[in-house]
Amino acid sequence: MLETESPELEAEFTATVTADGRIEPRDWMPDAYRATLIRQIAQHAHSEIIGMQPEGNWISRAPSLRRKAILLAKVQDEAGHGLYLYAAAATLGADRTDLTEKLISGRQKYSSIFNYPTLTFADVGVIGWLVDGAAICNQVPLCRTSYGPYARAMIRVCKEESFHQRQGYELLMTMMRGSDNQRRMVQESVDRWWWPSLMMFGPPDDSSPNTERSMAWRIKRHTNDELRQKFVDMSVPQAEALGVTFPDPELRWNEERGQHDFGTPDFAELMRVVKGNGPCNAERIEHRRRAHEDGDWVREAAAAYAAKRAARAKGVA
Ligand code: FAQ
Repeated sequence: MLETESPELEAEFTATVTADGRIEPRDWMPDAYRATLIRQIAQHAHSEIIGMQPEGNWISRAPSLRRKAILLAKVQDEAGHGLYLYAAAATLGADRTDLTEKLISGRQKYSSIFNYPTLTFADVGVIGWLVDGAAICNQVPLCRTSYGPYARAMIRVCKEESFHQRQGYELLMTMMRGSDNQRRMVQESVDRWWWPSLMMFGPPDDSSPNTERSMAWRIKRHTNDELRQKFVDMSVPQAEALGVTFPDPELRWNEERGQHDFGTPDFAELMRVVKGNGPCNAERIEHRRRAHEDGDWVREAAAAYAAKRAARAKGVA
């Protein structure tokens, strides 16, 4: 019998989700729920791994040993996040090698934001502040997502992302206390990253094919537009404290709504980037493919070592 053909199990699943309970790996779940989670968790994992590249670009050029050590630690954290997430996807039956191949062959996505170049060291600070800031806004609610392993992975990820955000903000504060050139560099970087950061939240709700069902299943706890609004409201006072502006002439406080009004991101650009035509898509995937191939011998050695240990344990060798 197909999984989806059991009304009792389906009712139990719905009752658990509706009561804000957690679905665990061995629980019954609809096929489409499993497929949605694999899609989202895999995209999330790929984003963490590809997300190491833009900042990794600056490790060898960080202006001091302290900044280099901080950046190294941050980039390493992102690798860890990717691994927790691939492990969460594995609990749903997804094979990590298969997911990696899907990423490299363009059959699975990763966040649009990592297809933009990092042109100056200020970008390291702005990525920490705005990109990690947007990631936190999106991921804190995921600590309450309905699938247990994903929700638990998010707790640690969010703690680390908060640290990343603060290090970015602290770096920018330091630059803003520096020379006119440094201040200009920060503003120029903010101007480039603001709109792509807003696009991280996805298409608007009325053209987001997955939101309604993911909200009903409590995979997503807020819609794309709700989170985008929250991010804008959170970022405006931080920009004021820093002494920078956002490149949006429509951005202003709306007393009636108790929220900021803001301009519409260029969603056509988002779709172009998501489809593989952003400034760095080809470079990011090529780098990932090369890194994966370079790691072949490590995977082979680890598999051979595991086989040897297993054989020894059985007393064969
Ligand atoms: N980029 O129907 P929706 C980070 C796709 S981690 C690329 O609204 P959904 C840490 C979407 O997947 C950043 N694709 O989809 C870090 C869907 O594809 P489909 C990643 C996008 O899933 C910081 C289609 O468009 N975070 O930054 C984007 O309900 C610094 C239709 O969209 C996560 O992955 C996009 N921006 O909502 C690392 C968080 N937007 O159906 C290093 C978890 C949409 O064709 C340095 N994910 N798409 O396969 C989510 O919360 C959701 O998946 C959304 C999209 C909100 C991203």
